[in-house]
Amino acid sequence: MTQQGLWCFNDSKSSIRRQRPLLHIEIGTFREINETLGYREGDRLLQEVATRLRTALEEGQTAAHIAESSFAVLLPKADAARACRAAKRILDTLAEPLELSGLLLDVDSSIGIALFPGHGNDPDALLRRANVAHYQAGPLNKRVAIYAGALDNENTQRLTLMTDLRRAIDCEELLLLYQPKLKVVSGRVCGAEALIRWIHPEHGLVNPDRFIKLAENAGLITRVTYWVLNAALRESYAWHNSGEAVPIAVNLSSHDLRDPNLLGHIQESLTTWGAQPTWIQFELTESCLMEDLPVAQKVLQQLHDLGFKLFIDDFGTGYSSLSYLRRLPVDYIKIDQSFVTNMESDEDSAVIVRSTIDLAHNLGLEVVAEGVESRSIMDLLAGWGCEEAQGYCISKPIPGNDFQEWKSSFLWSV
Ligand code: G
Ligand code: G
Ligand code: MN
Repeated sequence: MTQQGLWCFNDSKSSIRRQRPLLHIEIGTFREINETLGYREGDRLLQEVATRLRTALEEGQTAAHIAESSFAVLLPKADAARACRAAKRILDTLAEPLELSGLLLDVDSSIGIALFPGHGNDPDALLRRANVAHYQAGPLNKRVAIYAGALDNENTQRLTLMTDLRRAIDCEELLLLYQPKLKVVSGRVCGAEALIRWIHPEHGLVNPDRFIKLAENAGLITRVTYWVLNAALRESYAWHNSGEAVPIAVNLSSHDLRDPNLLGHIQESLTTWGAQPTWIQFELTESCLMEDLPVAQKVLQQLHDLGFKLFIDDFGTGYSSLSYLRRLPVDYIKIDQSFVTNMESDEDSAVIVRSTIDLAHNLGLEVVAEGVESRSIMDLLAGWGCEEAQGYCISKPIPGNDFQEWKSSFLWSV
């Protein structure tokens, strides 16, 4: 099954009757098996998929292995509906459980379809679009999607980024910056928030606002979060070796709360780095907690019982149902930067910041103000009893390598 000879679109006239679908088949289980059971079992999975594909193929259909976890199938003349039916048949054949290392495993896959010539005239364009389409099919859901031809530029860019993100995680294109947090009263550096950045080989710096949602939609957020956790622990390990370390706060997404392996993975990572739960803290946004309160309650309780400090992030922007706060074992509230940044010019913001501090204290919680951009805001916060602050007037997010040096030269007069 080689790529060569696969793509013989020898007709240039486009008509429905000559339409040929190209299927991108993504084997979602592949990476997991490679990472947990080893490459040999990963290879066996691919061989089994190839065998199943061969039996599923009908006359005139050609298959190829195009990338580690992806296959392509070129169908003979067919319209979109027939292509979808063929794709579903293939998914059914692939879905049979498979025995590897004595375990019976589900083979999750999804299929994206691009149609020649409407979605592309050459093999590269078709392969790219079928690939983009499989992300639209949803992660690991045994589903099929046809390339949405008339995407606007913005959507095309987003989907291309999604495709690139999978590679980024493996190719060390991600990095963490660390933004210091300060004790308002003493001016002591008391922690740092890990903030992810993506250095894209073509687009340069991509901010998390642009790719965290994408990662969630593409089913990649678990791998991003695991990457962040490992990178933060590696940094903390270096800090512990070179001097006085402060805790690093890692942001979790709502998808992470539904990850059944989260707790186990966190514990394993601590063991790997010889780390204590005091090395790492977790931030969860208010809206992420409200998405599924019972699940959030359970996971937060487990994290709390393990000894991690927990923060409610972006407080004030979510649902602000106060009764839920009492039911969550959190330690800190982080007041959203939109209120803090404006609190000198906007009376409402000031009232919100001040009453959130009081509310938190009445509930036995401490407060971090984010987005502190000036000394005068810092002084107001000190007067209102806010415990910690984070923002540009202390420091922008900085690379881990520079953190210790920054910390030892940083002076804050109180
Ligand atoms: O650093 P910046 O202001 O660009 O961050 C924008 C948003 O992205 C913030 O809300 C922040 O919480 C989120 N973010 C930054 N790093 C991570 C991360 O590692 N994981 C998740 N889930 N969100 C992050
Ligand atoms: O939502 P979360 O708290 O995780 O996001 C923190 C983000 O806020 C960081 O990505 C950082 O870039 C940004 N940030 C940090 N300090 C300031 C600040 O003083 N002003 C503004 N406008 N943004 C800030
Ligand atoms: Mn945060």
